Amino acid sequence: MSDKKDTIQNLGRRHFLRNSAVTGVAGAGLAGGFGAGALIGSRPARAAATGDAAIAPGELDEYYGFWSGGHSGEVRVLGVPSMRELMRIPVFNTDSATGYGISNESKRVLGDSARFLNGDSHHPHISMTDGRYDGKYLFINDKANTRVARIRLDIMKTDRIITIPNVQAIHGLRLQKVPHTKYVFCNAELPIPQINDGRDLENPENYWTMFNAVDAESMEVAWQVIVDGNLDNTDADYTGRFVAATCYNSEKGMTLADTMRAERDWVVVFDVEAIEAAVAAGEYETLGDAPVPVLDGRKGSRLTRYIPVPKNPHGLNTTPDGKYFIANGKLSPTVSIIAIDKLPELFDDTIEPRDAVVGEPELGLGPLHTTFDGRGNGYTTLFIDSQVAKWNIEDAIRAYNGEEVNYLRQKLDVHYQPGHNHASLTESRDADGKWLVVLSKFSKDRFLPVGPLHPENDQLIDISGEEMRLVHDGPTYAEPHDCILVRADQLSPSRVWTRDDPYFAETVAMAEADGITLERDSKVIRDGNKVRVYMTSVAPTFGLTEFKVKQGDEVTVVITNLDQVEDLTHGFCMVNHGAQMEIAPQQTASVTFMADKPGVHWYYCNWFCHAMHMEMTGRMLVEKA
Ligand code: CUK
Ligand code: CUA
Ligand code: CA
Repeated sequence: MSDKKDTIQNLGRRHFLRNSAVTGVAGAGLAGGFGAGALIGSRPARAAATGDAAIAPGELDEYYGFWSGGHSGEVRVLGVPSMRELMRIPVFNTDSATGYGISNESKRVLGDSARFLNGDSHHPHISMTDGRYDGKYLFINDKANTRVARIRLDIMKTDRIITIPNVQAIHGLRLQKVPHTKYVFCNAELPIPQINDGRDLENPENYWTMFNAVDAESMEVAWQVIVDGNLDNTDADYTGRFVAATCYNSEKGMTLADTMRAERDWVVVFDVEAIEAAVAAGEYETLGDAPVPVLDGRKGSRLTRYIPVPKNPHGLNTTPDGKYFIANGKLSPTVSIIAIDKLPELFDDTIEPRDAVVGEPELGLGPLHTTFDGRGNGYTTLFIDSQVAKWNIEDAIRAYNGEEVNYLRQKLDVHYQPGHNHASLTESRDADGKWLVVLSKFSKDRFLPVGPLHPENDQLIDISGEEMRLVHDGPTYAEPHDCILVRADQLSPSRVWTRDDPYFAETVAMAEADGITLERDSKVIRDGNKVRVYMTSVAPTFGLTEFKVKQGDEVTVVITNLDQVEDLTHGFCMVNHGAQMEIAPQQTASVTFMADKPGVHWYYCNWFCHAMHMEMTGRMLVEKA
């Protein structure tokens, strides 16, 4: 393909995409907003140099990246800057390899929601102490089934999932930064009747949604605050007092057109200290069966303030110096800069809500999310323009005050239609301005075609210098909404399980009640028509190579992997029974299934563990009832 043809085709495609993005997302209102000038330079930038991002075989990355898996429901762990995928952590999905959603231990994590096979994870965030990642937990939302999950970063497994009551569709999620992550703040996006039991179906004026705080340790909902409008994204400050959230549906419209009627929507700011005091004073109600304190944060409440911003804002990001909340315009080409040090006055009613806005720079079409380099610059994704705009925050504030100053530093083409972007350590005090990941929703021609469903394109950009420089394209499967980068030395994952790990403590307790020593015994315990089959595994053998049950028995197989060697994981698969699981070194795992078919049923190890791995098998003999 000639260069010229390449250019023309790309221009054509870009032009189409821009139009479809505008009509699809924004309606006709923005269609006149771009001209030929914006198309110049739209040819995909080829990586100028890839040296910086290259990690040689055998070498380790400087950062861990945790990617949300969107409607795949999982979390993926990448090394950055290599962008190599290191691991997948099933969260709101099921996973054949590890038996997540199949094994008893994972079903306990999923709780009541184990009946759901789908999820939609957007916002992964790492727990903090004094505004720095402490490497303990990662929390993530599930928009699809209104859940919040916690992943233990030592074992990189999901260890708790809760369903948030009284609301629908948990979307924006961020953590309290200081003094530490006591709360997981999460927004319910879609208003519903209160109580949602069939009343008020046709009365949207009685629909409400809530801002939620989950206790990070107990994983119980601490309190909920009813708001006007709806809630999209959120972030917390560095004082511990304020959290802000965007609302794109102040209209409480039930259709797309209705949600775009008002010229302005708002950012709602929550006063966490006031909310805690109100909870302590008993100034709340509970709704339905949920024992959660529900407070009224609608307009006029002293718990909240509503700051008008241009229509349908999306991302909400706190600058790492703790000075500003940035609300991203989406339907407006601007972002709104809210000064956090003005918020106490706003809550004292000594200033007007709009007085808290100290800048509103125009950046381009479709600003969705902003991230920071710790050197005073913001990097904002422009969905419709397919660009990232680098801009200087203090210069933008000067311009807002009437000074003639150019706050825009650079615009870089990305490929294509970026949603979130994320700079290294940007959500903490340690923002280091080295790498920027841009999560592009469309990849178009960037990879070999794989059918009508295209991968997305996660692009890695070097931001360590004056100019942003694209260094890597990485295809990903649906749909990383967001990611977080943490320095490798800020985590310390385990290399093997410890025998007293709480992840399988209930299984250990069951074995103890059966008089079993898991590290030694391979034994069958019958309890009515429930049969518990305990066995050890040492490469390449199971502790039992056969066991006998009766047709109609409920069989629980409990395996303890006695291997100490790092990386020597076994699996267990009972053929034709849908039972499969991972058993990593020193782990105990269990799975329960019905022995409903008489006959011989083989089980085998499905994790390649030894030269004789194929021979690591056994037989379940099922006697006819
Ligand atoms: S949202 Cu997807 S691009 Cu769920 Cu954070 Cu903005
Ligand atoms: Cu044990 Cu393969
Ligand atoms: Ca709106």
